Formats: sequence, structure tokens, C-alpha cells
Amino acid sequence: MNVLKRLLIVIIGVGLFATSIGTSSANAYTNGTMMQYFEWYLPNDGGHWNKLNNDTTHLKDIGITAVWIPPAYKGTSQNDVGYGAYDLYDLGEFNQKGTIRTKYGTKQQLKNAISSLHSKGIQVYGDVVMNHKGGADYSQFVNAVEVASNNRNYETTGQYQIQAWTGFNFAGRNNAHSSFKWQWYHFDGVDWDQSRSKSSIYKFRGTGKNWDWEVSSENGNYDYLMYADVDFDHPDVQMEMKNWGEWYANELKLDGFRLDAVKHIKHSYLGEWISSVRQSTGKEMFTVAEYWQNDLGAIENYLSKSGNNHSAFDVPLHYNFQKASNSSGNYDMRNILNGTLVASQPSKAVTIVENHDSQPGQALESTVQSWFKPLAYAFILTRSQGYPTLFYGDYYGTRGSTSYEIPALGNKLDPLLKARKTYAYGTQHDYINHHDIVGWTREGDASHTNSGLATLISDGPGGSKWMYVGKQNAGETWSDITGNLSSNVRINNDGWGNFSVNGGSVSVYRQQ
Ligand SMILES: [Ca+2]
Ligand SMILES: [Ca+2]
Ligand SMILES: [Ca+2]
Repeated sequence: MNVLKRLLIVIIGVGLFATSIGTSSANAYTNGTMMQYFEWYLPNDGGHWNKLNNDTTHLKDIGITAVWIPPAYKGTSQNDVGYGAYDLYDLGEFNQKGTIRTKYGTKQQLKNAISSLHSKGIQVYGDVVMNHKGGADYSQFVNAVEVASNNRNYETTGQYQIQAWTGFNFAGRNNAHSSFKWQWYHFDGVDWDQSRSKSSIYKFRGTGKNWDWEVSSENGNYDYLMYADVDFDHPDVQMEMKNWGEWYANELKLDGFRLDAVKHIKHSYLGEWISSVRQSTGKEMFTVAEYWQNDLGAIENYLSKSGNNHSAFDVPLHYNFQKASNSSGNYDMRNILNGTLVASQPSKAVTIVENHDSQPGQALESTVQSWFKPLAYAFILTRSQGYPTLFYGDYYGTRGSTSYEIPALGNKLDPLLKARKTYAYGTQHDYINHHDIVGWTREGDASHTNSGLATLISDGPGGSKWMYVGKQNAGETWSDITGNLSSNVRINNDGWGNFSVNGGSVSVYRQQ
């Protein structure tokens, strides 16, 4: 960390901002684990920041080194999860949208939680919702055309005037923190014409108005997602968002960002935005982007077009886990890394099993079945590649309607988190060579006492596999930290052991 920081300062000093800095958190190099500390169905009781504050000692104990917090600003209503962002400068401080607090609590409660996290050495990553704004204060008459929803480059009507919700004056904030006011010309389009009570995708007309590019080319041009779509071609918007990013980072003492919905945001601008906030804050600001598509090529294109200066969630790996979990043992486990970011660009990959969008009942529902979750977490936590994320809903369970709940898996995940923190060091040997049972080992290293491990997972029947754990571990007796198997494994004189796993299960062995 100190080395990275010093390097960063030197680079700023010579005015050449190296794009490779900050792509992988220092955390990732020291077996850090990020936790997404929310799920979609948290209660709207204003208690979440306090819950986080009271959980920091526990989080440190289980090996969490960074927490990704939900969008902390005022949304369209008190119950908004935060992705319907209304005022990015209202972190639960002003009476707007009928509430001072957000779903999660007040700004002061959030600051207290962050202070507590920092006192335990845990970093904090803020969620960044820049694509759109919801809950406008007033409507405006705007010239627009309608476009086809499956081809937003195709105009289906001539130009006419619509009544769009695009005016944001934040009267309840009264210019605190920023005096910027949003008008229709800071946006590219909306999906609602108030004067006709009609929904469609409306593209604004005006000087220089067009969908932003480059964005995802799904639907022709996927700039538009929801609400009032922010126009990143507009110089006032470019400046305002950089100002806000600096303010948000400094105000909350953030250590990094998670970028929401980057498919729909001008890729080149996001790279610029990150560089700008890094320079203005002088901090590493680890950043991970959510480019949600099961397509490695699209994610790599995004990373490239945004300047190769940050990381991305490994969405294809999530889909491999989902497929394996739904295949009743018929998934070929040799394919588990196929098409993944962690295989092609490990230093850019933030590995995930589940999140607030893929969880049951949500928009991008693609849930990994619960029986497979410990296998998937063993995969992301005990291998050397990737920066793993623990989902709050997997650890503590999710709410929502009964049939849609994820059970709390914390007691199954604790040993795997401990394995990452304590044992998952040193050279890795892969045995991803069987359609059911695959495994890998870590030899351990001198700077972590008794480190080294051997992991086996099976999506089908149980069985065993000889794996090499290093000659330096010869003669040792290893046992399964998960408690799934109780028989011990002796490491032979050549550094090999014959490790076993139950059917549809995981075992992680380490020196007794
Ligand atoms: Ca535009
Ligand atoms: Ca957009
Ligand atoms: Ca299989």
C-alpha cells in the first residue's frame, strides 16, 4: 500500500498518470476480501449504517478488508435502494423526497460506520450511480423523437414536443455542497411524456444532442437505461461529475468506487473521471466497474475503451457458477474458467458469486443455487487470481418473498474466508482436469506461518485426487477446515497427498 501510494505520488508529480496504477487494489495482493454490504430487500428502517457500524469487529475477524456500501445518496423515495439516484449531494442530510435519512440511515450514521471501519483497517468503496437521475423536481417541454426500443438508432417518429421530468433544483438542499442545477439539456432522453401520459424511449433534439458513444451496442446503442439519461457529451456535466466525485470521496473518506451500469455510460468519460478523482484526492481509489453482460469480449472492450485504469466484475464467472449449479452434476467442471475475466486478465478481475441484481426476484436474476455456493466461494477465495467479493445476502441471507430467500450461509463461508486470510498463499498448482472433481493447491510461503492449502470441489459424485502441495510440506498431516470430511491426509515424502471430497461438496485441507 505504502509503495503503491508513493509510486502514485511520484507519477502525479511528473504529470504522467500511469493508467496501470489502481487497477488492482493493494488489497488483492495481500489476500484482501471485499464484502458487498447490502442486498436488495433490506428493510427500510434507517438502521443499516448502524448495523454496519456494529459489525466492524466481526468483519475484521472473518477477513473482510474492504466494504462496498450501497448508494448512499437520496433516491426517488425513502425506500429507494439507491439506484434511482435523485441528489448525489444528499447523503441523508436534507429533507428531500419526504425524508432526511435514506433507506440506510443518516449521513452522520454513515460517517460513524466508515470511521469504525477505518479504525479496523477496513477500506470503504462507494457506489457511483452516474447514468441517470430520477425524481425530478419539475418537468420541462423538450423537443424529442421516439426511437425503437430494440434499435435506439432508429427513429420511429418525427420531432415533437414532450413534457419531460428533467428539472432538478434540490430546493431542500438550498445550494449546500453544490449550486449545480440540472436542466433538460444535461440529459439525452427520458422514457415518459407527462403531457400525453405515454411511455416510450424519447431521444432529445437540440444542438449536439445524440446518444453518447461509445457505450454498449446492445439495442443499437444502449446509452438509455432508465429515468433521465445523463448526457456525458455536455461539458457542464463532465465538469460537475468530476467535482462531485472528488466531493463524495473526500466527504466520506472513501477508499474506492464501484461504478454502476457502465454499459450505459460513455466509456472514455469513465476512465477520465477516475483519473480526475485520483488526481484531485491524491488517493489510489481502487475502482471496479459493473459491466453486466455474460460476454468477456464486451467487458474487455469496455476496459480498453475506458483507458485500462480500473477493474471489472467477472460476470462470465458468475454465469459459469450459475450454470454449474443448475446442471445436477452434468456440468463439465473443466470449463469453469472458460470465457472468464479472471482467466484472461486476472489483475483486472473482481470475482463474484452473487449480487443484489442476480439475487432471486431481481432484474438480472441468475441465482447460483445454494448447494453450489460454498464451492463457488472456495473457488474465488482460495485461488491466487482475482479479487473476491462476498455478498451480504449469501452471508446473512436475503429477505423478500419467502420462496425467493437465499439462506444465510455464513457458518459455511467462515472457514473459506479464514482459508483465504490465513492459508491461501504461495505457488498454485491446478488440477482442473475432471468433469466432476477439480482442485488446486497452494504451497504456502515463508511469510505466513503454516500457510498452504488444498481445495477440492465436485459438482457430481465424491472421490479423491492426488495433488502436489510442495516438498517443503512433506510428512505433514492435513485436515479439512470445512468440517465436511474428518479423515486426515498425510503428505508423502515427495510433497503429494491423496485428497477426498464428498459429492456436490467442497473440502479445503491445511496443515493441522
Ligand atoms: Ca449525448
Ligand atoms: Ca446513459
Ligand atoms: Ca460434472
